[in-house]
Amino acid sequence: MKLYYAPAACSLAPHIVIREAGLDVALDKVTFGKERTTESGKNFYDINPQGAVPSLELDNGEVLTEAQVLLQYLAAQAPQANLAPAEGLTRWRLLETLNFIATELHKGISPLFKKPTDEQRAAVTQVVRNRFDLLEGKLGDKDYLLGPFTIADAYAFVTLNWARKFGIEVSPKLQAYFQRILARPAVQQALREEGLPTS
Ligand SMILES: N[C@@H](CCC(=O)N[C@@H](CS)C(=O)NCC(=O)O)C(=O)O
Repeated sequence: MKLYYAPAACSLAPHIVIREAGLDVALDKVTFGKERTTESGKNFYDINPQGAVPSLELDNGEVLTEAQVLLQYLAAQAPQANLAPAEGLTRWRLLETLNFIATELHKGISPLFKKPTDEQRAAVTQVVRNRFDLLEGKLGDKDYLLGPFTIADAYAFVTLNWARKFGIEVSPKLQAYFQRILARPAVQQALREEGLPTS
């Protein structure tokens, strides 16, 4: 398998899961510009016509896209790592949480990457702060969103990393949650591999 990624993009979440699960997956960095090329010299639009990371090339050449789906697919390749509860209400809580992160946080913060006006930035920040408050509610007094660490935490970590980048203030509880994930060896490894700060 091969993961197409861009440093610190949402593709960092499946990258973390690959390291948490100990999966043997190659990495290919995508450069976003007028043209989208990969480090291995491919036209990325040939891999994913949307031109978006993450994209996961399977060993049979098929390509899977959509962060939420990749996270679940990768977790299913290493059930022993227990990164995605497969049964009971917790399974549905996982899907609920992944969808919340994708649609409210990931896509909520995305406009900040597109050179917003001050007014747009303020409006986005206001909504996103509320969504982080809701995330804090989901975390409650647990260490991770569903109790033990899961793929949802890898995804939430990426959005909290963006919050830090864009100066969106989050509560002390979410800051501690971010630091807890940051300290995980698999997360440190993924950050190093993407050439990102590890603290
Ligand atoms: N629907 C896709 C969206 C992925 C996405 O937004 N990727 C961003 C990076 S975080 C990207 O590649 N943006 C470049 C672009 O869309 O032009 C998913 O959930 O995986």
